[in-house]
Amino acid sequence: MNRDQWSALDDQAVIVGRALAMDSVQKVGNGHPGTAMSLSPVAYTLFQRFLRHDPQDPHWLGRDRFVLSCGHSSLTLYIQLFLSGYGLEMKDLEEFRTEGSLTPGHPEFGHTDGVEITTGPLGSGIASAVGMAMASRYEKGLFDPESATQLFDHNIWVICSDGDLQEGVSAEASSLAGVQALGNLKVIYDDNRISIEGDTHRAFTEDVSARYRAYGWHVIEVAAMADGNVDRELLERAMVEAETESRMPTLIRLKTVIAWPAPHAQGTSKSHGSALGANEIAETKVALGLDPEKSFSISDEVLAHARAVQARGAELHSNWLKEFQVWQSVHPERAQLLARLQNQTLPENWTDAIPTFEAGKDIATRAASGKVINGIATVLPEFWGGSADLADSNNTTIEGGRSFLPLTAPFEDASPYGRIIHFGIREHAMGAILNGVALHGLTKPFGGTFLVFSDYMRGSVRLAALMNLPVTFVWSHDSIGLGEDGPTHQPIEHLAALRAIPNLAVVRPADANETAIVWREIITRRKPAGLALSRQNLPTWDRTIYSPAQGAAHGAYVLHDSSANPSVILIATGSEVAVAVAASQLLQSQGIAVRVVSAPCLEWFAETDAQYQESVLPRLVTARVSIEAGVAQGWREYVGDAGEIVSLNHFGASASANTLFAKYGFTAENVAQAAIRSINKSTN
Ligand SMILES: Cc1ncc(C[n+]2csc(CCOP(=O)(O)OP(=O)(O)O)c2C)c(N)n1
Repeated sequence: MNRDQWSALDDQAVIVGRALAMDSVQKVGNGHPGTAMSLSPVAYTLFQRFLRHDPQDPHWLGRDRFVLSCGHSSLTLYIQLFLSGYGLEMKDLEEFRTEGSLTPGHPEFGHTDGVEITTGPLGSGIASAVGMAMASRYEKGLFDPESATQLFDHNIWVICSDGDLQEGVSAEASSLAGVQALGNLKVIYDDNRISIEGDTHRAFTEDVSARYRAYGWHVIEVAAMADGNVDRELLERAMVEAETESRMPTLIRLKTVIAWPAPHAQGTSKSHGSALGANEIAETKVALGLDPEKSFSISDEVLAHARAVQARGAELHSNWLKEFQVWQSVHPERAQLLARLQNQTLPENWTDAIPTFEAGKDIATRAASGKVINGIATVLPEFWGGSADLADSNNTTIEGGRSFLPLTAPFEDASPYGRIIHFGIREHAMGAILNGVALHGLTKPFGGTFLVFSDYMRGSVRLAALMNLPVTFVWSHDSIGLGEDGPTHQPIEHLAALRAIPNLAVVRPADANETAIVWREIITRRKPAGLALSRQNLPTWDRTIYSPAQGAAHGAYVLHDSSANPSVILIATGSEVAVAVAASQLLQSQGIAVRVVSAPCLEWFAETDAQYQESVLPRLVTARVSIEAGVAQGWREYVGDAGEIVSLNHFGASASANTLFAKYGFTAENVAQAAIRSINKSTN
């Protein structure tokens, strides 16, 4: 890439960047000035000279992605978005961290143009960047597998901090990035040796360079200048080297001094997370050659110079577009696919590929899910994923999809554009990578593990929900029904804990046909969802006797009514629906009118209208029993004061599923007794 000579105006823009970082925090009285000050030359160099971006079209398909992994240093990003002309103006910096502003405390995806990802939980950004880099390669496989153009080649640039590299999730993801030889991933590590408690060496002494080399990364070390300033020229050389490195990810380990050049605050942990104070800011401005009386100040000349990056972006974009138009005419089918993915639509009749399951044949919902995944995969090339080393258990493998790996050797079934991701035993990174894939924009990823290990990935699941990403978590072995592996593997509190995450659909189908319907819904709804699937076989209901599985799309539906006016309602999810059905038969034999409600997704049910909800759970029927092999938390809302909750409020044990279901009361008899108790309570 051609780069203009670095000029005095560039120096001025960097200086202004440092001042704006101080001013923004000082005005609101809180925030993180130090890192944004010292990283001003780094971020400016990146946005002006390396990043392929078009500030006037933040969604340009051919753009590089930028991930600020140390989200607390949000000003590092906001100041560049201001200087590059993404729509942020000085007033937005003046409103930093205030309600409704475009500059919230941490960058929020979907809120501010130019913010590619929500960051703040340290480690998650760099881990998701690995997902973006993987998605980039997969998308290239969809649109230009012969590498005839460079249309789908772009870089993922990351700035990360000490905290990012202390977090386990970054280690998990970076290790996988090495295996995947992600040459399009370029990380600048701000090695300032300061975190909140001071010198990071109180807790972090390893040789980070050696560690990243061991992961298979190209590592470049850049020392600071004698006065503590960033050695910008050395950095630029390192960035050029990173740009040309295509065989492996690059880590530029950049020595910096936090809050440089503040005379007293530089190098201190206080400057990490507190306003510097008026005096220190004034002294720093004098040291920078600025007027200490002025705040939020930039000359028209400097701003115009910085915003000339728009012309650079427009040129990059228009050159790309010319090549793109040629590609479109040469590859109309691929272009059609791309347009469909950009428009977020699905092919006509795509649901024909979703299997239906024969009544009477028992099958575990995880196995049914595996068949559905394979059906969907035949019609949606954007659908890909894998497992954290539990593919056979989670049934996540797309048959014939080939392993996603950079080289085929030594694995004959591998391809750089394969559809099967081997995450290794790295659940947290798997979640973050799935988020990165989804953020990259075009494809639809899924990832599997045991439900109990959703805890290991919870931070990523929460971020998926927060960013509203169309990621699907495939969690099998969803209860004590997994049996002999015992309490370490038996989820108890997990369904409730996951339901507590806003905007996450927790989906627990009762049989194979519900599994098919809920997968269809998940794909159609394009929102974060987690499937809880049984290890054990479950009956496939005869839908001529029981209501159509289509009801699962509403989140809860009447599976069976013994009479139009039930005396009691049994509400169950997943494998416990079979227990509810058995209990209903017992109650019916005693002349009691029973309704069985299957409730695979309480979040979807909550979205239905009041009339539908009333039709499933009529207010007048107050005798109700919920049956779910997990903690009671959450169920009182559905069963009411007269209701009974058949639940599991302690850990499980190592024994067969049948033994455990019987021992812990998930039996027709126990549920029927609970129903009678509830009927008695409701009529008293
Ligand atoms: C997962 C996580 N844990 C804790 C925090 C709280 N926190 C925010 S910044 C920070 C210190 C970060 O230090 P460093 O990464 O070195 O950033 P710098 O001081 O260079 O800005 C901590 C602990 C967080 N944001 N995320």
